[in-house]
Amino acid sequence: MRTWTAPDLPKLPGIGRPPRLFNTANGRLEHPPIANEQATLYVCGITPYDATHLGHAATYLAFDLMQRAWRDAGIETVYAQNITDIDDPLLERAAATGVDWKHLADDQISLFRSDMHRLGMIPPEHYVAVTERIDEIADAVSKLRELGLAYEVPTDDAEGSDLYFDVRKAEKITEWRLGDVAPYDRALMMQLSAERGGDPRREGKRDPLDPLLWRAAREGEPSWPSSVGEGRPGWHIECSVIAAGALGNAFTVQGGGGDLVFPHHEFTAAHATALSGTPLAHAYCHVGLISYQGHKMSKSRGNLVLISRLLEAGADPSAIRLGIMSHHYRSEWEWFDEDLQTAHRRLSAWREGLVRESADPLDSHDVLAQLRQALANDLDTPVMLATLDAALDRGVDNPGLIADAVYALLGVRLQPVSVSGNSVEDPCPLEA
Ligand code: 5CA
Ligand code: ZN
Repeated sequence: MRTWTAPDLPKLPGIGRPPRLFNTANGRLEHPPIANEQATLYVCGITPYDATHLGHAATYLAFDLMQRAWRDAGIETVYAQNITDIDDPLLERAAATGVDWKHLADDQISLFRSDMHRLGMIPPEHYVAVTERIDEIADAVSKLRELGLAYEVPTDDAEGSDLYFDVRKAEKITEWRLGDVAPYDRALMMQLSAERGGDPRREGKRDPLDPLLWRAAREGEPSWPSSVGEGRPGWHIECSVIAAGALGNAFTVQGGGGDLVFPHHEFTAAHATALSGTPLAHAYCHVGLISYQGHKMSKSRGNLVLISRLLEAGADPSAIRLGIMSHHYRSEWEWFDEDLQTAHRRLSAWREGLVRESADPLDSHDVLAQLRQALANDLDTPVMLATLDAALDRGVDNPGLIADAVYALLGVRLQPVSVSGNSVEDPCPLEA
């Protein structure tokens, strides 16, 4: 799938350190192993309806920062992201609004692309929609069946059977164990399974937690002929196949919002381990969920702050980034409408501070070192922002260096044309 134009990141003097990151799977801050100076990152992409809201943006911004940190440390990055362009919620929305599901998905993917570009996000090298990998996913389900890890659950409303993943058997014959990714007890897993796309009450399953691998074709639903019959993929297997296909196993980091820890990332890892014999990722990183009007911002509740609306109303993309980055990516926080004004005020203060004459300016290389240190400490943007508040209030001896550092490490533009030629005006239209 086509992506968007990459921001042109300036090269900074010296070198940063690879970031220490919080790994949900073991609860530790650690440096995930990086082979051959190349970090590989898979981030779960959108289900294309009601995109792009501020919660999505916060999640993708965290992984954008992670890549900026790696690159500043001299590490190449390879980034993959999926698009869940076939799934129940998308089909339900399409049916409710009388729009063809494919048109809905295409429109929303275009909007997401444009929002990501305008927010200055590093694009993925591998941007893959589920509908582009149906055969590969079906073949993976077929292999799981050969391994004895997929079983049939009869359906009332379809000719074929649905296929489910056998969690208990996987624990017996593979290296994966339930809870390898999600640090939750079984009661919480049961609750989250029901809330997040699972079907613990479905009759005929061997374990209520067993996730769907393949849904047999139903009347009126899109379906594809495949090696496991006519139907469409379940949710977790799509990411196992797309991630491993793009990056191999084991890649450096699997990421997403905190709502994906269970069941999605747990079972993505389970399927991938069963298919390849190796774990999917070295570390699992999750972004705290953002609320609005007292509740988690979600498409199902409809309490959304859309990036495209903020931009249409004149918001500076750098201010949107600052509003999000004033919180640590792992914290859960609520967005208030006035946060955008606060971020604009900070941006103006920084831009004015950069060009103001100072009697006692700070050494810009020291400021850069502090920014790098905070970024390497689990992407500590609140500390980076506080560092810049203080530095730009007092003045710096090399404004060009600070502008480049703020653009390279935080994606925030401080001056119309920086030393490396990045202009405030959108320099690169979307790729045709
Ligand atoms: N397509 C699946 C992943 S395979 C999906 O979760 N799509 S989504 O459109 O619902 O979400 C896209 C990304 O944004 C996911 O990583 C999700 O965890 C994250 N996300 C969704 N809501 C929020 C929120 N309120 N705060 C932070 N991140 C969020
Ligand atoms: Zn996913």
